Amino acid sequence: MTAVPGTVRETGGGVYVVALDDGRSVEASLRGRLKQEARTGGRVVIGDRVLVSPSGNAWTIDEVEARRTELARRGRAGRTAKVLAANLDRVFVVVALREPAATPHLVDRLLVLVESSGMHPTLVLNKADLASALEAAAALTSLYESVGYEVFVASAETGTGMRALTDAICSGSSALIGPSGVGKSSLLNAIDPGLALRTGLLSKKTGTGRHTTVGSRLIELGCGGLVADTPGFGDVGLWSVSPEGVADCFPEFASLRDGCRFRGCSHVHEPDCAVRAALDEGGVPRSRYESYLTLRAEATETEDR
Ligand SMILES: Nc1nc2c(ncn2[C@@H]2O[C@H](COP(=O)(O)OP(=O)(O)OP(=O)(O)O)[C@@H](O)[C@H]2O)c(=O)[nH]1
Ligand SMILES: [Mg+2]
Ligand SMILES: [Zn+2]
Repeated sequence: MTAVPGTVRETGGGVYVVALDDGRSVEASLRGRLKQEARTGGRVVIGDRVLVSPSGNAWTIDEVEARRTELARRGRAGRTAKVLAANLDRVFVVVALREPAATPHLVDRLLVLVESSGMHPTLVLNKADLASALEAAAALTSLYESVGYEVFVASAETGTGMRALTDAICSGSSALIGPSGVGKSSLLNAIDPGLALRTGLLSKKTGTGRHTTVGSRLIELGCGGLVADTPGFGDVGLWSVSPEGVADCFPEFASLRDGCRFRGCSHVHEPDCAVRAALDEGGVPRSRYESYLTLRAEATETEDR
């Protein structure tokens, strides 16, 4: 029989759940050659387009198509990037306005993680129902809209703002990423109550989540979209991004850097730097520039190691 195309929906323990284009869902394992590649880092991940064929009463993945996009969590120094999902149309960076309250620096880290994968994320500020969340929402919304991000303010609890998020998530394939306990699974349950995803109680002691979601899978929403509910990660460590590459992860720098006196300006200490000039004039928000300096320094340390 000829090979059948499909999309990897779930991975774990060497078993791949593949949704075939003809509507069937099968469990498959990797063919020998692909297994070899997997061991050297080229893993098969959710969202991968694959060709599978039946062998006996089992299925094997014969081939993986080239990826359109890759969402990667960069590895620690010296390690390779860990690809979380392939062929996503959209990535939503989800944080909470309260419990746990997001800081601009945390948001910047997550945005940079996605930008370094070559994707431009959308920001979701959840838990808008909590006390004084709206003031925080107003500040973060104006900050991030001013540097070119689309921002949704939502509450999985009360349904506030869920219309816009639902419209955005119900077509194509996307992923929700963000710290544990911010309400990623809750947002998906609010969009599609039939999912009944496990959600967690916040730890009383730390006020943070406890990693309720484990493993990655692409979930089909009743409204049509495919979405990856990923386990929370907040302390996004060091990436295999070069120090020079960090500036490319700040979209508001792009239009400015031609105005720097030096080509390859680091925007740290050079004279006549357009980014630093914009900072003084308020065009680049101070908190964004501070995040840039921190992340650039981390990237430099990683490179030196
Ligand atoms: N007040 C309020 N609480 C919320 C909201 N959304 C989620 N929560 C609560 O926040 C806690 C964590 O929610 P989850 O949906 O499990 O968070 P998560 O981001 O999926 O966490 P991980 O799976 O650990 O990454 C739960 O107790 C939810 O009930 C919201 O909009 N408002
Ligand atoms: Mg979850
Ligand atoms: Zn500069």
